[in-house]
Amino acid sequence: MSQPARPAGTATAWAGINIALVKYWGKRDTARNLPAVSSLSLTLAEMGTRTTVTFDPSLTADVFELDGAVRDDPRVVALLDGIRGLRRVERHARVVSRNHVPTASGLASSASGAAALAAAAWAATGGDLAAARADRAFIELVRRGSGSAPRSLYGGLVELDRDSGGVRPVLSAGAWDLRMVVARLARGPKTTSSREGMARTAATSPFYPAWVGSHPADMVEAREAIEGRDLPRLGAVMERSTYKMHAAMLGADPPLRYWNGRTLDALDRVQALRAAGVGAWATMDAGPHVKVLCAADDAEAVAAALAEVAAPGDVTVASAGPGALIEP
Ligand code: 2P0
Repeated sequence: MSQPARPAGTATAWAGINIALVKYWGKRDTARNLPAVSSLSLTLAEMGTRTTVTFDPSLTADVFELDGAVRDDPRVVALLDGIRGLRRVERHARVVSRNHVPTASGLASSASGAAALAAAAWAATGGDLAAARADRAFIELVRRGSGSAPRSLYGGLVELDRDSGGVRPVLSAGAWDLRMVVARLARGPKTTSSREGMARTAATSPFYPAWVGSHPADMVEAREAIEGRDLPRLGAVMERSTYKMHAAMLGADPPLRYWNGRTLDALDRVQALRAAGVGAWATMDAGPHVKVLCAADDAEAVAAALAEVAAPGDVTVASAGPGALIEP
């Protein structure tokens, strides 16, 4: 439950981006943004969003600044409205947000953005973030902001449950020394938003029911692989999940193809690494970039292979990171 509101103030939060190993694609309730499938992700340490929220009585409207530019973003206002409702605060807010991604990655994230905004706004009202994580209404708000955002509230491996829409930590960042090597393979914004892409896939792809129907078995297998710290098994189920998701997208009408030629070149490199005995497995989201899961010891070899495909400086080695936190 929400705590009684204390005087409004200011707070700064950090949230890392998260990459899904077992993917979320499709919704069972668009109003509440409930997913059609569960998902399992890894929160990263080196890439994320830092956001300061200040509830200011002199403001007559919310002001949102992202990476130095003032923006109109209805999702930001909706999230702030939700926090104001839960915390019984009426003031408008000044929001200053910065995406911290190494120049290499260029992967701005709606997930870390929504998680950092919600955490900072909650804390700026005097709320405790640990209490927020246990508050279903708070999780609901974050999920409406971005379906994958609740996963960034926790560190390491995290599961978002289809049925409850809730989120739970599976394995802390320090418990398994994994790496995600991120290859940025294009510039500029994606062509079709995830929201639109999911709706189109669900409405038109003949493969969508198979995607949803075969998904629970992947979750079970991923959980078992994590429990046994079995990286080849986790990598295999991760690849299967991403290929099935992209197959469902490709079957949409009109088709949704997020990959480019370099995506395939990077996938070839990952296959060659495995043939050479390096444990490396690929995943892709709603874009052409390739992210490769591997053990810490193999990260250098993986990064070198991806550097043959990506532009100089466009490969980043990321490690598992903490969940959203409030900075002093
Ligand atoms: C994921 N993606 O599990 C999947 C895989 C992209 C591909 O969640 O509409 O910003 O806000 O719920 O979470 C990206 O979409 O979409 C996403 P909404 P979201 O990471």
